[in-house]
Amino acid sequence: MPLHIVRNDITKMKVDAIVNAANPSLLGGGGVDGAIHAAAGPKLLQECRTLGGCEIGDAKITGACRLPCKYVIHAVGPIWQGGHFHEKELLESCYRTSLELAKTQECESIAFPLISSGIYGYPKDQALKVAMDVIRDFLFVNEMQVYLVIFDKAAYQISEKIFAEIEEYIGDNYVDAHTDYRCESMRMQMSMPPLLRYDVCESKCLMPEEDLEHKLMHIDESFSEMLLRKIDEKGMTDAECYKKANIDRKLFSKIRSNPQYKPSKPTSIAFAIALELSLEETEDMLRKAGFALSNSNKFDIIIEYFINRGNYNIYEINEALFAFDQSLLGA
Ligand code: AR6
Repeated sequence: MPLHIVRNDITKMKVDAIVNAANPSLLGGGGVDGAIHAAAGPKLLQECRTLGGCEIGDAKITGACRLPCKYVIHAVGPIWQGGHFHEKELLESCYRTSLELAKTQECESIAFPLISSGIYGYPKDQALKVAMDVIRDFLFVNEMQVYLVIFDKAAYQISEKIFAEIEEYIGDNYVDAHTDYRCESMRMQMSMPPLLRYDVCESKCLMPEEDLEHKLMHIDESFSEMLLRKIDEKGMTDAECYKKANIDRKLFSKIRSNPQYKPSKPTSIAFAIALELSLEETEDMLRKAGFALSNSNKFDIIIEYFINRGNYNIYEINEALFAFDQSLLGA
């Protein structure tokens, strides 16, 4: 998955480059800057002294000393002053410059903290949106594993309005797991591929042998076949589809070359989102991979919420899934 949102301490990330939220002196400070210098050891400061500082919105690169990565990219974010002093453009520039620097050093992976969202006071939901937008644009034309590292739950906020709306939607749609046995068993059957359903039916539902033989001769198209058909129907290229699905090229190639490939549920849904399928088509595609959407599951309800609103932005969906502690879409 090209963009991962993870909860971690950035100094522990085993990636090619980590990004530091620095200040123009590049001589260390508090927050993530302090943590990076403490973990890297005094040689990092020595190297930083040779750089001659850094403009706001810009970034400079050093080695990583004792850290488990190869490089530290020191980016200087803007101080939040109400949003009227080009803070957004400057923050965008931090991410863009850092990504370009990493690309120049042929980094295959990079981890960012939410720059400016701590001591510099940039509102966290807006800082997150800036990060996601710039990273998404970069990944449309470049291959890199990008991690957005969220230090702790409190440091992470999607827009309060969206959070409240999704919470309400979950409240309205969430059904208790203790449903009536018969209904549950019916629901389970409906969520299974048709050929498996008869296993759990009562004996009178069993198909005659010749019927089974006939069915086996006329198996439906597989997940992979449906995916490729839909890509063609939508007039997309393969790359447009897997990038929009936040899936990496290697996994897509596996699915493409194996008609019987069984993807995970988040991967299946990621493709449905990239293809902007309706809820019905999404269910159809999921069934082909052996899955279903159900109202007993927060993950499924959040997916349903976004599809029903015609919002197919996988990054926004992942922000919401992350906020509700659910698995993210993509590989
Ligand atoms: N790993 C990942 N994220 C972290 C970590 C960590 N170890 N520690 C903090 N964060 P901040 P800024 C998160 O304040 O707002 C320094 O003094 C934190 O929760 O580190 O850009 C510099 O020298 C927040 O979401 O950076 C500058 O003077 C995010 O990292 C000034 O602070 C950024 O918070 C820069 O302020």
